Amino acid sequence: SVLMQALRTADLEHELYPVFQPIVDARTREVRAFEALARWTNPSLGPVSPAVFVPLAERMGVVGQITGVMLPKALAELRSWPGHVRLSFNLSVEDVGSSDAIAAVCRAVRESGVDPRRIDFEITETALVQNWETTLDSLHMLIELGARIALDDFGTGYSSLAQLHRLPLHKIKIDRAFVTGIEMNDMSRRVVQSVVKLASDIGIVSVVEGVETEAECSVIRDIGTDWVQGFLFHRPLSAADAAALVTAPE
Ligand code: G
Ligand code: G
Ligand code: MN
Ligand code: NA
Repeated sequence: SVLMQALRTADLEHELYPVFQPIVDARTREVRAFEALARWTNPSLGPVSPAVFVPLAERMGVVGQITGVMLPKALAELRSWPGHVRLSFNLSVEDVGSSDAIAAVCRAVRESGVDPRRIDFEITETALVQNWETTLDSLHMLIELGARIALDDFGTGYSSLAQLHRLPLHKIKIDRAFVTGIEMNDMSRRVVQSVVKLASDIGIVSVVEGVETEAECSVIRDIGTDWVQGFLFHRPLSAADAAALVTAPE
């Protein structure tokens, strides 16, 4: 396809860059972390959504190139933020399914000179379902480095609450499917409440994604969710705007 051809020949170092969506404390709304989100602007195609090109890159077996460009750029921004602000970085199924890819990730972190303890690597349930053994090995390599692991899109895949304690997780990101209209949906509220409680019981930080309204936010906050992310608080920001948000004016 045209898109595959464009991706294959793209100058990713110049065309691909991260934007940063704040993740904030559910109570105080202080910025705790930024999630790096890939943006690709191709000279002939214009902007292409990561929802399109990440899965395509996975099928083409070139997602490692995307990670290879995105991670150093995101780490360079992390260096400019105050020490308590974390970076959340998405790894694809392909990244965690390959020990070479994870070795490259660890190398990029070491070469950047940033404190690995400031990084959360986001992985999806799909990675665990597709390749449990290798993915677990990868998670342990990242933890050995000092980084932490967040389970992304929780609730959309197959992992059950019962499996959670078997994984070396520090955070769980509850998918926005449960959040939309939660104030009018008793079932969604109960599901989120039980996940947040379980996370708290086993010492995992809970994050709710996709919060768009004050009504959703107040339900989620009252449930006891630790961190929240969504258009209500901030859209994804340019690197410069992200840095400005967490850096006090002179
Ligand atoms: O930013 P947006 O909501 O359009 O992202 C769409 C999807 O692409 C999300 O599922 C997100 O996790 C994924 N994504 C965004 N940036 C990256 C990235 O750098 N690497 C990987 N593997 N996935 C990403
Ligand atoms: O799969 P992942 O959780 O990594 O996807 C993150 C994506 O979710 C980003 O592309 C981001 O733009 C999108 N996103 C973040 N906040 C909101 C929100 O409040 N509403 C919607 N619809 N999407 C959001
Ligand atoms: Mn994510
Ligand atoms: Na998610």
